[in-house]
Amino acid sequence: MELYFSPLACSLATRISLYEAGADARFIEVDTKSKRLRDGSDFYPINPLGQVPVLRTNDGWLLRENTAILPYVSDAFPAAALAPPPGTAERAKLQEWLGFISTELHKGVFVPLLDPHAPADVLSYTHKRVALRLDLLEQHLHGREFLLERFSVADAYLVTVLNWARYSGVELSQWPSVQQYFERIARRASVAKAMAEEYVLYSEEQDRRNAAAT
Ligand SMILES: N[C@@H](CCC(=O)N[C@@H](CS)C(=O)NCC(=O)O)C(=O)O
Repeated sequence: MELYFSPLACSLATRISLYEAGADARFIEVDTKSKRLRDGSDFYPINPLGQVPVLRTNDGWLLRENTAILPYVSDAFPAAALAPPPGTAERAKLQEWLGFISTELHKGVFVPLLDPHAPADVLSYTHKRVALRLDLLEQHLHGREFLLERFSVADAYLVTVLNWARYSGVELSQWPSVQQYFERIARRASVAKAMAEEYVLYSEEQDRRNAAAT
């Protein structure tokens, strides 16, 4: 498989999941500002929206959207048990969490808060939406290790999104169970490895962008 990714973006969730699965994967870096790959080629033919993640499967077709890619990866590597079996109530709960993370947290809260061009009233409106969503997570995660009964692709997505809190003025310490969950999952081997690698790539990307701007 090949994963088109951008450092520390939501595509990190798929990298974590591929590491959990022990998958033989290739990672192709995309600059989501210039919409170019590191070799200079155009990313738009891969995704007309210019967004990561995109997964190229071993059969050669392309899959977009976190909520499709993450279950696909878990089903491709059943031995890793990264999702409950299809057709079960637990699997439906996994989809529920993926939908919540994708729409209520990723797009609903963090995208506007991380947008340097977001108008002030959008930021204050969005900050007001944070509490309801993190309160829900706080209640669910209190006394729990994972979103479901064991680590799943939903945890890979949630730790990826919560990692943006520090850059977006969201103080996770107001939700102690969420903060403890984030710190605990971030120490998990696959997550720590993926994050450490992508922090290096992120810093290199920032250096390249700064050099290009001067
Ligand atoms: N609906 C897509 C959204 C993916 C997305 O928002 N990707 C961001 C990185 S976290 C991106 O590529 N942003 C660049 C852009 O929108 O131009 C999904 O859930 O996979």
